[in-house]
Amino acid sequence: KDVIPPLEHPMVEKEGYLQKAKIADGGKKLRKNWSTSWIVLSGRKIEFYKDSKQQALPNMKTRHNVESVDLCGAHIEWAKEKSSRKSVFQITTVSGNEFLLQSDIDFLILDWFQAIKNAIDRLPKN
Ligand code: I3P
Repeated sequence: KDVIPPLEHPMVEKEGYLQKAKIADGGKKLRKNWSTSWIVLSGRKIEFYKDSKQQALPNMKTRHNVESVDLCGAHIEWAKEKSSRKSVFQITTVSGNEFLLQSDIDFLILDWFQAIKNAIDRLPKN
């Protein structure tokens, strides 16, 4: 039998901690501010949480701390020149939001890059 996930809980493909810096919002440059983020990849979006416990909270009051990123039409690329840190890649959304993601653990950041790239490639471009 097929297992159909409830609409509000789409199938999670990957989750874990990475370093995150949002560097543009709607095309407007932001001051770079790295912080640890709990990252959840599912279907057509990525969600950034403060930590893993926050993800489980159904309370709508906690929702303002969650940033949801639409991967439809998004771009992903390694961004060596955007940081002094090692292994940094950038996600750019259609809406002009730019995020840098980073980890010092090579296999971990490679896995994330591939998982997000696969998700983007599966989606329609608009
Ligand atoms: C930034 C901070 C960032 C650094 C950034 C600095 O300074 O040190 O960690 O990015 O470099 O400007 P501040 O906290 O004063 O804003 P990286 O760690 O990614 O190198 P940048 O300006 O070259 O991006």
